Amino acid sequence: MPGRRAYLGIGSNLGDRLGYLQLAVDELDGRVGIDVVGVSRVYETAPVGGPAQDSYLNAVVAIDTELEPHDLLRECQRIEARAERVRAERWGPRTLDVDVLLIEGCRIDDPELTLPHPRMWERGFVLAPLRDVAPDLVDADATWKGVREAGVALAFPPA
Ligand code: GSY
Repeated sequence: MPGRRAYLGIGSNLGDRLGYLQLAVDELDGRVGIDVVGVSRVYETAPVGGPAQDSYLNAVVAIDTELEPHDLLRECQRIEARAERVRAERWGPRTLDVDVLLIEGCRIDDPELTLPHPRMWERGFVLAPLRDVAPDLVDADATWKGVREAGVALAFPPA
């Protein structure tokens, strides 16, 4: 299934953070119309925005997908719901965030979805892992404060 290459940002700062990221990768790979083709290293990152909260684990997943963008968004929301995600506070702590960052060749700006993600280019917690899976998309000289490798890895689904 070639489909279109897309990049998803995943993050967690509540509960079993690494377990929730792994759940996201496993759930994505199990969905019809989505193939996981790459997973970044995991980064421990200082929270950006919102109230005082614990640090995040963040990663980026590269996929090939035949899904339409809004269908992909809905799959991401379903996966968040599987992680007992409760939308309590807008920028507050969460068990799992699955953000559609970019779908190749796709520009959208509607109330539900903006692509590319409007804030991705200013977020170290997105750019550092994105560089692992798509180095050509990220400025080679870029460095970021508050981002460090977590020394753990997500299991990558077998081909
Ligand atoms: O937008 C994703 C949720 N989020 C994060 C995150 O994933 N990582 C870091 N470091 N800060 C964040 N603030 C928010 S909101």
